[in-house]
Amino acid sequence: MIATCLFTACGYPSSGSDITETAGSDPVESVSSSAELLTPDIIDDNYRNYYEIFVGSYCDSDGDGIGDLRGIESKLDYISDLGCNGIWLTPVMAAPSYHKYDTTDYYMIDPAFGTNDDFKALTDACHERGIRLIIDLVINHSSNEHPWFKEACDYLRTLPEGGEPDPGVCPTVDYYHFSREKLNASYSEVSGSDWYYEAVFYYTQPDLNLHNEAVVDELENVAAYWIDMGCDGFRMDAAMHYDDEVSSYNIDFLHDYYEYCRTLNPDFYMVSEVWASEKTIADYYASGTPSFFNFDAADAEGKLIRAGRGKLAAERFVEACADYEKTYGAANPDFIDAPFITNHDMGRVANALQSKSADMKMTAGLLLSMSGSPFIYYGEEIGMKSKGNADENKRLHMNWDGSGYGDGSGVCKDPQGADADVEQKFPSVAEQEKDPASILSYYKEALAIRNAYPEIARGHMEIVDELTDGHVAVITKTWNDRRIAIVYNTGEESATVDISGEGTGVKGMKPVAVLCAETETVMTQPEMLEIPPKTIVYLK
Ligand SMILES: [Ca+2]
Ligand SMILES: [Ca+2]
Repeated sequence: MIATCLFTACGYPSSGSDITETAGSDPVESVSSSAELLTPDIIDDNYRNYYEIFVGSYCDSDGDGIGDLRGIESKLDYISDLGCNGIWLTPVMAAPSYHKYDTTDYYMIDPAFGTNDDFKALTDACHERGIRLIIDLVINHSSNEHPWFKEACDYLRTLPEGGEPDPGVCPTVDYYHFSREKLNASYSEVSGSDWYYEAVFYYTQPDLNLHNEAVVDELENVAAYWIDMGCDGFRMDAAMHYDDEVSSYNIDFLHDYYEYCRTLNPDFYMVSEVWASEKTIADYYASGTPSFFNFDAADAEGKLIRAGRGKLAAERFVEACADYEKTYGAANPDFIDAPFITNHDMGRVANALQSKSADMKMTAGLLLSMSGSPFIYYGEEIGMKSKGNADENKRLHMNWDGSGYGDGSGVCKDPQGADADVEQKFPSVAEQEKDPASILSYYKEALAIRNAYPEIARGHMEIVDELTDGHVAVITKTWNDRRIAIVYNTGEESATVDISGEGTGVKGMKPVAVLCAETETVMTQPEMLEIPPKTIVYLK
């Protein structure tokens, strides 16, 4: 058993509701249980448990081996049962690449993924289940096959030598950054002309000129279209590259674009990718947009994985969390942190942690105890592996039932270019669902706890200094009239935590939920917790 919630009294009758009454009788309680015993208390706001889906690798509905929107719709019950109530789809708009971060049509679902009607059906099905759906919006650049770009290049090729382009004749020539000079290494040549264009990521992804009001108007129309289709938010791709020189421009752009979206849907959500330090992200929170991905906590050397493997003490981890609240909150009091372990651009957590399941669970437990809206990358919940640095290997097919592509079970092909020999250590969803000790079961329990206690996501955090030392840390979170304490033991040894001190602020609180990476139970005596290694205890 992996232990969550509800404690069963051993050796004396108890409702399990009041440890302090038994003081003096030397009782010992073992805290354990299961996720089903927790009562969800879902608040319908923009604090969500998000699930990132790399669309082409997730679930295939029509047997062509490519994940699609109908496939995702068929997995909504799985996502909901997992405990997520938000989904981020990587780009779904028509694009030549497999990853779709290079659209040729901002208004059309890529035919490999389905139709615009499929998208509408998906948003409706999400909303029926209380799930909000956000989509990747890639506006730093389009495809070099986008009609805007092709038209502009065709026009430039018609210019006489030395002739200046006239946006009055060809407006799209101002939609990108064209230059006669190769201004820097990110400029590529317009074939058949003496012109160059800016393409920061790749030559197939020309950077749009977001300083051009006409482009901004186009992009507002794009937002209006998808909001009308039921989209609940945007994940803003590459937001720090809108203008690579002037970050204040990007911040202003995000502000204005978000406010525009909110005129169409007051609950509209936005989370932006600014792959940068905590300080830079704090600068971007001045945009007033609700969320930025927390890159400080993410990736192999980020605080989550380092704490999960014991390389960063729990004490340091909770200090970092308190710092996020302080730093980001100073820039935007309404911020919603967006922590995550990895995403589609990173090696998977299983690789960083050598597939040690206890460390992987610990890392997940830390993530799902953090404030804000955590993002789970599909496959993390079953401990999937990636391989090396090739992006395709970070986006391998979701392992639904251990079968391969083509037997009608929804399993996708891997992206073209992925290695064929990546063996998964941990079994499929179907297998892990049967195993209460699986990584998947751990995720479900951690999310069930989070859904039962909304103050975990929303509460103001304080560290209980006198109980926090090394691998043991105790914090409280307070939201409205609700308060919860979280006790971490990220170490390899059991720890005893004495909560009887008046000054701790947690005296009298009792365990309501436990997440153990390995050991089954937490033993408690009155105001004295015996916490196994790699364990999180929640107290009320
Ligand atoms: Ca398909
Ligand atoms: Ca740019």
